[in-house]
Amino acid sequence: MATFPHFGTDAIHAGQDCKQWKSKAVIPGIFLSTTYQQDVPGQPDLYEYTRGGNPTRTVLQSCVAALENAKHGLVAASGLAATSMVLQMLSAGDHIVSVNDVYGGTNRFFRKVLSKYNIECSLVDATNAENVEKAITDKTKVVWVESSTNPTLQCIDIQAVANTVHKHKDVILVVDNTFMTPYFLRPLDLGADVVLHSATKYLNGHTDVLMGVLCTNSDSIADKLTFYQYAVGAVPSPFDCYMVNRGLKTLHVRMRMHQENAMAVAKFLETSPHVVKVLYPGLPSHPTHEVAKRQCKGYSGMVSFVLKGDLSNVTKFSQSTKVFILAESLGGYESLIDVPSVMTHASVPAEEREQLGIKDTLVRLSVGLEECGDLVEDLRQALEAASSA
Ligand code: P1T
Repeated sequence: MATFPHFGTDAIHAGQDCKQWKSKAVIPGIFLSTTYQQDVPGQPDLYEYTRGGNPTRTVLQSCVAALENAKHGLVAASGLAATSMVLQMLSAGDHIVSVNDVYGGTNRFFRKVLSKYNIECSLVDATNAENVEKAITDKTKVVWVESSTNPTLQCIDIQAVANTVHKHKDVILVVDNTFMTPYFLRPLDLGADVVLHSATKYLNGHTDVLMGVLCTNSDSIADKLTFYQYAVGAVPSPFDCYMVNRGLKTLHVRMRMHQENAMAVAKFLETSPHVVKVLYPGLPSHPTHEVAKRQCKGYSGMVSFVLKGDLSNVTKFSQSTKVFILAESLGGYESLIDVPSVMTHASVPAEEREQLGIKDTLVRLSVGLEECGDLVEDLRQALEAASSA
């Protein structure tokens, strides 16, 4: 029945009174509204404007906080937007200590963006907490590590690094937990101050959303991050929040299977005559296996290895697979191949790559959820093909 005298007004207002949205839908709604009705000017109820807060985003933030055993969870438009949100807490002249084997985009952010604001970064081998201690100066405000590094999969002893960091007043430990996920490791429980994720990866798990996550137990850090989330505005859309919230529902099931498949792939690669070295934290041959075994509930789904030959053999290998897809990123249900030296870590200076062992023949696999036998067979025939390149 027409409510207003004119068509256009009905089209805009009929049936749209926001006080009526009280369904008992089992699945959370996608609230696309960018703004919220106020009863009294300047006194918003729960929400005011979606950059500052949104019901779909709240649902997701509560869920990720629970999974990381955190008091506060915040999301950003990408993993790097989350990185940027954390580092906006710094001021000109501050200093960062970071693990040297860090995602190429994070390395580029430190070197090419923060340096413009006179914020310097020292890259150290953080598998030994003493190296972190030596690099901390009176200007250091953040120590940055990845729980399993990208791409050589070094497991950092979070408790040891946290103890070192917390000897210094006003220095915080940020752990990028993208590769391990909270299913296998909860860095806040081990003393980290902030946990970061590229939720683009395992948390979403379906390779169709870019997003970042930040979790903390500190009220004062959460206040600052909430301010930068609102004031800078690198927030994800409500639709993307809905998607990641949906992805989280199967995180535990996916991670168990990623790990099972990755272990089988790693063990197979160790037996291949075409492989020089396999890097998987779940193998006793990995340099940080003992830390991973003690600290994590599992070893996740990433496997790196060094192929015999040169870049032409790697190229042939990556073009010979039928299941694994040559593409950047990781953590989705589909198996991916990355060649870090020319893809994800191409922006890392060549001499740094050399020191870290990121050779042209280093291959990184994101082992997906396909049937294990098909994955191993795919790698077997591609390695065979690559050996004759
Ligand atoms: O791509 P984005 O959502 O902005 O996330 C950045 C990021 C942060 N931290 C880690 C450990 C990452 O691996 C990434 C993104 N990494 C890739 C795209 C990759 O293929 O390694």
